[in-house]
Order: sequence, then structure tokens, then C-alpha cells
Amino acid sequence: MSSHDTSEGEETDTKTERSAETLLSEHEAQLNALIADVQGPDADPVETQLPNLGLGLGRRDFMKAGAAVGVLGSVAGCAGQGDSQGGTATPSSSHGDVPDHFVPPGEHDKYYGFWSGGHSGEVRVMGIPSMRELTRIPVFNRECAKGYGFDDGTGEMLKDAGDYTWGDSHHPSLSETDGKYDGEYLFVNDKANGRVARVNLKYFETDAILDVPNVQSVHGCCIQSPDTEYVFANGEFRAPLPNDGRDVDDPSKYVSLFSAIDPESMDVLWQVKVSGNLDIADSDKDGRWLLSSSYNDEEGVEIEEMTRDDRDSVKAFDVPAIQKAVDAGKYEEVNGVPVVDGTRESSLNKGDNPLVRYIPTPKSPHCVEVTPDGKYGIVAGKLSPTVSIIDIEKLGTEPDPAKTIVGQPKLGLGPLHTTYDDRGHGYTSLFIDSQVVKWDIEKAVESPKGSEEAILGKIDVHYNPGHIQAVQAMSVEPTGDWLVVLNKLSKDRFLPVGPIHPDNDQLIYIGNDKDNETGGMELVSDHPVYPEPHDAIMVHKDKLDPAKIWDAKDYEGEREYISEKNSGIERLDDSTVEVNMSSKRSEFGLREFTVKEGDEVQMTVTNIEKSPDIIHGVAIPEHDINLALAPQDTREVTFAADDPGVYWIYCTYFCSALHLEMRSRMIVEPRD
Ligand code: CUK
Ligand code: CUA
Repeated sequence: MSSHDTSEGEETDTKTERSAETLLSEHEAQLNALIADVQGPDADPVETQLPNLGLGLGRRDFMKAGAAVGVLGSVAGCAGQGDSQGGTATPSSSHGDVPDHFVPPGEHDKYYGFWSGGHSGEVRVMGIPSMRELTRIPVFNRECAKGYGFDDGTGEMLKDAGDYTWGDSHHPSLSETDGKYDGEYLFVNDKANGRVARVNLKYFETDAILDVPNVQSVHGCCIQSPDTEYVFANGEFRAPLPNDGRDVDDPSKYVSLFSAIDPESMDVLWQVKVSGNLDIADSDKDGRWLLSSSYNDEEGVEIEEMTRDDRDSVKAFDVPAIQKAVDAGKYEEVNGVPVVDGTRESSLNKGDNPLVRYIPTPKSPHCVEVTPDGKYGIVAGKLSPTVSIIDIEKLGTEPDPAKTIVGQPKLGLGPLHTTYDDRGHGYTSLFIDSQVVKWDIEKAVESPKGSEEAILGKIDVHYNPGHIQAVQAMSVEPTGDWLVVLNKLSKDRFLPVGPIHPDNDQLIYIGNDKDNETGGMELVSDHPVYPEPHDAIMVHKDKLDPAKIWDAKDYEGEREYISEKNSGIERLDDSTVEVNMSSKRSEFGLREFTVKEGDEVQMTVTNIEKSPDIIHGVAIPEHDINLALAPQDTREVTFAADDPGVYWIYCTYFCSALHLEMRSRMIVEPRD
């Protein structure tokens, strides 16, 4: 790694951009040569650069980069061998000082991982380091195995949150106390429909969804450190405010909105409108600043306009100052929400204490991640080969926002996301290079901007990484042992399964700092994942205390616990009946019940078991009814019994030797 070609001191901005451009066109030429090599002379003529993008990067170029690295990977012979956990692993003999990531049958993983599921709309729970998928938590999607969206409670929650049939979950965030994960809640965004959901980690169940007013698309989502006073949501797409048909032809009036949400009530407290598109957010560790990457400061609506300038900006929101402005009534109310003006021209941004500071950073930055010690916010360049290091303390003292950037190492092509160990290192995913780079944060601050001196090593990943996450790296106590890279493409790593491939999550051990090519990083396993998780967050198992069975007190007053004794049917009026049933191995509290054609049936079912893991389900054929009841849980469902006949209600979970016989019979009598 040569560190001399750029070490001529502080480069000017234009020079950084120019050298990035040179680098990229060289890279482009290499990739084209490689692709031509593989595909032969008859291959499609390779589309070259999108001229207006400045750096010449388009989706197609990203894809080519991946293909080419794929070729390199197989040349280098990175062949894995099968392991018994559904992934592939390198032979453990070559990893003498890497702790075993294999978790033997019957033993537990050390960490939980929570993966966003992308447009599957869910959150997946993984065991780390085995990378076994432990369960899935449906959030924005209906899900059959857990009956989510089928019972009245979860069905109404989804309905009230916009009644969409899907969501695009990107950024899971865990609640904190004193900057440490407290195991209470997980929050996650829906990029597609502008929502934020809360998952209760006692039951691993979504318990609230907010359809954020005034925004289209919530991208960044995080809690405020250190004590989860707010959940923050970044509205990404610029749109008229309110978006009711006004200003459609005047994009200069479009805004994007930053929202502060109360984590308990899940209501929006206030919003700040800003210039440019808000992207991803992270909180400092003291509860003052919220940093957000942002692109399209040009405020264009077409890609050429959005990428025209060499600079965009990171927004630093002064949260207590914004709260003060709200308390002082300095807002306009839009759809019931106080909206504070944080655009560039706003009077509230003039003077010594602007509500929102605009920190110029190179071209379309992506993501901010705050270091575990709270000193820096690190912003990836995406279309620039650098990351920018923002000194958080300087945000409150330095009058020139540009001067809060205290380091700007050049790390490689397409830097997207950064994560941390407990020893002062950053690990950044390089989307175009298809690598992870390990670097020394303080060294990067000390060395000249644009230098590569802080780089400690790089490792190839397969292929094209997006998010990267190390255990507990978003809290004040990173563990510094395991890191996961969420690769968008798997290409040739697994058996082909048709044209939509799985993603590939790779596990890397980072516990050894070594003076070698990778800086000690060791790739230990590959894992195919269903498309497509964006981000992950991992926490030590002892920080969570999930319930083994339901505590009926937790839903007292909302749903009635139905014992065997109070199972029964009651007619409420001419067209409404109430059916209450217990369930246990291997019978429902009612062996049969009769309703009339056209009745509305209000059914409540309790699983009265106290033994963990004995689940009963309630399926009613031809009525689209599907409940899943964990021990001591109660669910309600309301449906119409429209067609006369006999309907066998059956249990969907294999609960005992007499599971098949666990039935009830609904008789729907003709109304005459
Ligand atoms: S974004 Cu997907 S790779 Cu939504 Cu976190 Cu950067
Ligand atoms: Cu209860 Cu099967």
C-alpha cells in the first residue's frame, strides 16, 4: 500500500475530486478488460460512463465492479467448504487463533443479531457467531407462521399504520440506557411507506407502528444516545409540504423532513424541514447532536442534477436547541405536527447557534456512524474514495462547519458504511472495490487529508458490501471480536437458484490485530440470506431477557383470558355472536359451536398451557383465519360466517401426538 503518492499535505477539494476521477476511470478500464476477458468478444458492448455523473458511476458500473471482483475471487481460489449451519466456512485448521464460530448442537450463541429484512418488511434474529437464523419478527409484512396481521390486534395495527401490504425495513436500532443496549426495544424504519416500528424485545413482537406524517420514505432511523429520549427518523424524499397537490411543478419548494418521535407513545413530537435529501442518521453519545448524511444539496429532481456538484452536506441537528425552538412556538403546524424551519436560508439557522449545521462533505456522502467513544462522526464518501471525520465537540464551538472535519483518509472506492472495534479501529465497506478496509481512526485524524497512512489492511468480500456491523459497535461498548459484512451480491458463491440470487452475509473475525495484508481480519464463513437485509445490529445475549411464555397481565384490560370454564358462545344480537375458547393439548374449549349464516363472529382464543414451546394455532378453512398462540397468550379475531356448512377448525402447530385430532367444528346454519 503506497502512502506516498498523496501525502503532499492538505489537498484542495478540487484536487481530491480530480484524483478520485482518475482513479475511477483507471478502475473502469481494468474492469472492462476483465469483463471482456471473461465474456469474450461477443459480449454486449459495455456501457461506459454516465457523462453527467461527474465520477461516472451508475448502477451498471457497480454491477460490473462486482462481476470483475468475482472473477478475481475465483482466480485467487477462495474456495470454502460446507459447514453444518447452512453456510460455508473456511477450514478451521487455517484459523488457529480465531475462536470457533461453530456452535455445537445444543449450545447457544454468544450474541443476538437483528437483521433488517429489506423489502421482506421483517426483522430477522440471528445467532452470532454461528449465523444461524433463530427467528423472524414480522414488522411491516403479514406473516403466517406467527399469525401476524391475522388477529384483530396486529391486523388493526397494520391497518392504522396506512394499511399497506409491505414495507422496506433498513435500519434496526436498539434502545439504550447510559449508552448501553438495555434490551427493551428495537426500532426499525420502513423506507417504502415512511413508517417507524417498535419491536418489544420481551416478546420479540412488533407492538407499535407509526405512519410518520408529512414524509414520504423514512430512511435513516436511530435512537438518541445515551438514554433513548427520542427515536429519530429521516424523511428521504423531497416533496411539497404538505404534499396535497400544491407546488408540484416547483421543486425548489420541495423539502425533506427530520422527525423526532416519542419512543413510548410512538407519536411525532416535532419535525425539521431541511434542504437536500436526508439519508442515514446517528446520534452522538451525549444527547445533543444528531448527525445525518444527505445528498442532493443541488435540490435537483433528476440524477444529473442531483450529482452535479462536488459537495453535499452532512446535517448536524442541535436537538436541545430544536426542542427549545418548539417550546418557544417557533414553528408552523402541518397536519398537526410542529415543523421547524431548518432549511439553509432559515432565520433560525443564522447567527452563532444555528439549529441545523450544514457541514460540506464530498459528493453524495452515505451514512454517518458515531465512534463508540463519542468523539467522531464518520461519514462515507460513496462517490468519493474518502471518509470524512467530524469532530463532534467542535460542532458546538467551531463557527465554520467545514472546520469540524478533522480528518479525511482515502480508503478505497465506494466507501459506504463504517463500524468499530474496542481498540480505536474503523472498518469501512468499499462497495466498488468489494473489500473491507481496516484503519486507525486517530492516525487518520493526524495524517493529511487524502492520505492512505491510516490504512491497516484490506480483505476481499464476496461481493459488493453494503452495511458492515461489528458486535455492539453502535453502543459505547463494542466487543471487538466479530464483524458481519452484508454483501448485496452472491453471484457464484452458492448453488444457482434462478435469476434472483441470495445475498451473502460474511462473518469476519476482527479480534486479532496483525501486521499483515488484512490487518488481522479473517474471513470465516459465508451465509446465503434471503433478499435483502440492509443493516444489522448485534448485542450480547445477557442483555436481553425474552419471555418464555406470555404473562396475561401484559394484555389485561385489552383481551380477555379464556379458561376452559369460561369457554362458550353467546349471541350478542341478531347478527353478532361471541365465541370464546381455550386451547390446550389436544383440545379446544369448544368441540363445536353453531352460528347463523351471515353472522359476524367475534372469536377469542387463549392458549392455557404453561409449558414453554407448546404453541397452538387456530385455522378456519375458507375463512382466511390463522392465529398462532404461544402459552398464556390470547388473541381475538372477527370474521363473517357467510356460507352455510360445516367447517373444521384445526390446530396449526404440531403440539402433541393427538395434534391432528385437535379440532373444533363450526356449524353455520342457513338463515332460512
Ligand atoms: S442504506 Cu442499504 S447499503 Cu438503506 Cu443503510 Cu447503505
Ligand atoms: Cu395444538 Cu396442534
